[in-house]
Amino acid sequence: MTMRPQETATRDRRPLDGIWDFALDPDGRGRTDRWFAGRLPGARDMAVPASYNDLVPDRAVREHVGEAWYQRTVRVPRGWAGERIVLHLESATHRATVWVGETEVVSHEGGYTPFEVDVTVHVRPGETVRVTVVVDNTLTFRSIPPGVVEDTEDGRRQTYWHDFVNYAGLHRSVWLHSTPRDHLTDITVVPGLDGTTGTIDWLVEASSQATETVAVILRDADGRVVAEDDAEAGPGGAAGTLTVPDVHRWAPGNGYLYDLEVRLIDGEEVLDSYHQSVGVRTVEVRGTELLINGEPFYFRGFGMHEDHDVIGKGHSDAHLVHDTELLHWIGANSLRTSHYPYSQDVLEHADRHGLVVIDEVAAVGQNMGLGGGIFGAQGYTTFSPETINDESREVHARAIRELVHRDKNHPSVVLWSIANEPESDTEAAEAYFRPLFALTRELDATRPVGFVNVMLAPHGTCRVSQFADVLMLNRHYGSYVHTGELAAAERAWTEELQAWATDRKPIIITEYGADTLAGLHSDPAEPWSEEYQVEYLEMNHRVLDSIDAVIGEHVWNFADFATKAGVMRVGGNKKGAFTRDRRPKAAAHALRERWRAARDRDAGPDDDHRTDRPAR
Ligand code: BDP
Repeated sequence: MTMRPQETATRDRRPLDGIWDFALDPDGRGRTDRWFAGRLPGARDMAVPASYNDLVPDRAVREHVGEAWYQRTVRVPRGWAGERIVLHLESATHRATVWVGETEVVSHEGGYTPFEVDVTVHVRPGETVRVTVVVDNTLTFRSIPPGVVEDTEDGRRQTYWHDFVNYAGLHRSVWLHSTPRDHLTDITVVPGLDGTTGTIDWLVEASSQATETVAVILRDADGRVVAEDDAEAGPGGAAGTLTVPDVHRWAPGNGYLYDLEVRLIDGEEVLDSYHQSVGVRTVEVRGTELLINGEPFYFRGFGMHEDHDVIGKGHSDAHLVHDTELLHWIGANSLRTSHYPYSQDVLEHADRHGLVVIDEVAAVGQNMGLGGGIFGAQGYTTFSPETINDESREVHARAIRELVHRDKNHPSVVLWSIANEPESDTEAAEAYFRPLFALTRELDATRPVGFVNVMLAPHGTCRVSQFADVLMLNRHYGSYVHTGELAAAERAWTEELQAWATDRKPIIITEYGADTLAGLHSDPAEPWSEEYQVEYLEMNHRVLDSIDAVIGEHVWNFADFATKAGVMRVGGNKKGAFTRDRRPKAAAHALRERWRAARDRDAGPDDDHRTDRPAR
């Protein structure tokens, strides 16, 4: 488990982003030929962070299946002598092994969560060292998401059942960082409210508990100390509760954050210090409502993707700022990290801007019933000893553990989504998911848990939704079914939703969308035209507005995104309200009208989101 690298009074960090050496390894020779022992053979330039796939106009790179090597040297800062030195990778998709010099130091499974390794004994402050990372994009029945690799006449072929390109590489920053030898290892904050008083339960763990004390200092956004506490560090860590009278709440549209400075102290000496942002807010499901700070919240926004021209799934601050501005422009208050954990920069940004997040694990495509030309070949049983089995569930459980660990302190995160559209109407699915729901609740008792239900498992057939606190439904009435027949779609959709409402749980429509080619117009509105997308959304909104238990609408998708080629995909999935380069379609303007009107209705007296700037 990791803490995100920071520069503090006791810590330092050096980003390893930039141009690395890069080589594909189509024959899988690199490990036996010890590519880590010297310069990579045939190395070419590769940018970090980025997916490697679209940076080279070559099918061999775009469609590579297997390992790909990254390498660079780094000079370890001279001033780090005596410190603990750590190599931290924010994401390596989908798994990686790392060497420092010729020493293998760490491997990690899962493409969207960070990992790190103490490399103190392998480096010397002031000197350079070679860092080599091999990433592997292979998807199997033991990975999250799943896939199958077949050897064909034309080489290795990767099949997978999710609707986005299997982008790979070092998608987020890589850091070399220093911490003191005696250091903080984990911080958990749990906010609460008692009228106008805020409480923050804090739990801090450290590398050793010898004679140490943990002190915490809470400052408001203006830097004023508003609460302090300390406790002896015992075997289970140090813990306490801070109380903040007249607390400034974190709320949707009002991303107010306190700064919690955590100090590990020995006598008079501050051994380590770390800064944790804290938003004071509560989340609770009551009846058919999801309450934030005791107030019913209605989700307006999108299922998104980390997906851009050229960089693929690479993180870019410029795109993050732009996408947030567009969310604000359109009047959205929330998003789902479909279909994998996004960069921590996205979560931190959402915290600061009062955006509400449904945080999703990369369990997408666990459904062999979906396919039929959309997502590729079928011919497998979803849950079976040979396909998705107990071992896969362990991988899934680890992915949930790493996600909850990474994101537990973000006030923006109000709901965990532990899978997208898995098979959910079989006994095997019920058995698979039961322990995963239990695990998620055990890891975090403060947030509701759900999964995203697929159209193939309508009300009355789904055996997994019984475990969910909130129902999340993806429905494409009027697009995949009743295509072009909005009246029939409206009837069928209303009928299904009325049935779900009898479960007396809150319902979020996590996907509804119609493929639309920007610039294609027709009257009367035909599928694929901008007019049809608008009418499709209007129809959906009539249905959603008619059901009280519906507490949210997330249009699929924020923007057009890259998918593998297929008869249903014209240069990718075109269900975006914006094009892939973020130009608004007619639907974006229609959504803006609906959502901004709602935002103005909802706005409280001190909500920043009345202004034309994103709230912060
Ligand atoms: C749903 C998936 C999503 C797809 C979408 C679609 O959750 O990833 O992109 O449908 O087909 O099945 O547009």
